[in-house]
Amino acid sequence: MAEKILSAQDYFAIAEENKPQLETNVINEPKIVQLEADPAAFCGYRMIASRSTLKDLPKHDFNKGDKIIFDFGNHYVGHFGLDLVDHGNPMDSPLFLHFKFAEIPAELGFDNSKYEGMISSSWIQEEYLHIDQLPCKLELPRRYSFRYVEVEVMDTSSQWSVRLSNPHLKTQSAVSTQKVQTVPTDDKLLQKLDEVSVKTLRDCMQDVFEDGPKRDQRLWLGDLRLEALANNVTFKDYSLTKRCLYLFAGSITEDDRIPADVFTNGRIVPDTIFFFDYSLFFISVLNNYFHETADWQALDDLYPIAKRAINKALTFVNPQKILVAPDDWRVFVDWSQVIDKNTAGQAILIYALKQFIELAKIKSDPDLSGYERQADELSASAVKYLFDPQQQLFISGPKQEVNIASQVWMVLAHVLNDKDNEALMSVALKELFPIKGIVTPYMYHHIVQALFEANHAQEAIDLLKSYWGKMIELGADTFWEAFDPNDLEFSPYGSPIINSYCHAWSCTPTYLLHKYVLSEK
Ligand code: RAM
Repeated sequence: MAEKILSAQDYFAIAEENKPQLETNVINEPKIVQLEADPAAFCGYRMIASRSTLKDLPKHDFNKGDKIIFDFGNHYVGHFGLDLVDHGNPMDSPLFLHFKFAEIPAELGFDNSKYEGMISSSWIQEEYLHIDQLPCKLELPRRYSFRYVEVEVMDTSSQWSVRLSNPHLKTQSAVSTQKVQTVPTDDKLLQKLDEVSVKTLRDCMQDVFEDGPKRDQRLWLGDLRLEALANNVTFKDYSLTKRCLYLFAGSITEDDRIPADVFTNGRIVPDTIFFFDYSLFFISVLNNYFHETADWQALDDLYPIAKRAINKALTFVNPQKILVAPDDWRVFVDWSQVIDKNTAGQAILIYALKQFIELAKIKSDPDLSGYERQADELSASAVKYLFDPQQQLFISGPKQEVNIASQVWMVLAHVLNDKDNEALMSVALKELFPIKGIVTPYMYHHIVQALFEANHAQEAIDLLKSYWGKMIELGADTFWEAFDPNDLEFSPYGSPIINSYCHAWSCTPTYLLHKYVLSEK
């Protein structure tokens, strides 16, 4: 029987049916802290305790230029509010306030007017507000992602002061932390990595799996893939994964490319950014979702989209069975600008094709054998043209560059047998560690996973601890979008202030621990 073809609107309608009801919670009684410049601290600033207390706050008069910083003790996503009252002579002018919200202390130390990064300064979390009447119970309308809030009084008048009380925050997330089983380990650092991963994931789980609640606040396919894996071992909110799959399904272009991301703030708007690997990861997310849920209806609805995506990708394979991704559909892999990504791209194509084949078998697709043949050919060519027997490593691009991403993705695609994968990562450990040129937890996730898959569990745990552990050492409450241990202030956008410090694709230690460490016990 012919399967029903769904339109974009049909896919979006099913996505809407799976829209989460957000859970909220009120956090009161932040601490009052002070910002201190400290060259040894992450990005040059840290917080120190203040002598002022919340108890004394309602009696304190604030005038032009006065500032106060509240510390909510952990990272949250939500709405900030506080009570304001005038004091002194009659209020003969409006109150003018400036708020700054920060995930890390340095965001409060930075002069926002000096920002010269590549992406919009409007992502910097701040607000200017005039208030005409006091007293007032202020609830700020915009959602922010933060631990610290600075309130600065831009002006009252010489006649009166403002007094503040009841600073609070109404958090929001699609899920509640109480539902999560923590990883059973006595290792304190692993416990902490798990806890911070879960917090990171939770704060990114909003109306969709957002990439970062501070910035971009949207659904990216590469991020979704890792969030969905971490969700499987924590919140198990499968309807959110389903919603996101349908959003991407409805966003596929007429020429069969799935956009790298979708805006869902109000209207559903597919972005015009395309990454070759992200489009393929639709297959990966679907495969994973189906294995978790056995949701046949979703598989029936989404398989045709997966098939269009793989067929499109395979049109960029040359007669030698090597992927040549077009310039306008590049392979992302990492924000690194220094590594060649051609070989990693070939491996990701094989990786996704193998996952598609699993789905094709389940669907009894008559075209199955053709896909199996192509997977064999792509793998054989990878070994023939891209593996350098002399170095015992994969090479990439016109300069035959050796980099970690190529080895890792070839391991994850299981192009070699298990014994050869182990040998490959042994050489990689010798030649390519400590890692250079990789700048995101997204790619570090794949490195750790490849070590586990290639029977190097101890080295995998060491890397997990040193990389994510370093973020914790530097004060992370949630894990970050970008982190290069060799260049602590690295930003893909030219300013660490615009980086996101609660970023979905960094939330995978919990997944890696559940899958590779604890299941072995
Ligand atoms: C950034 C975001 C997002 C990522 C893309 C490639 O804009 O950090 O998480 O998927 O880059």
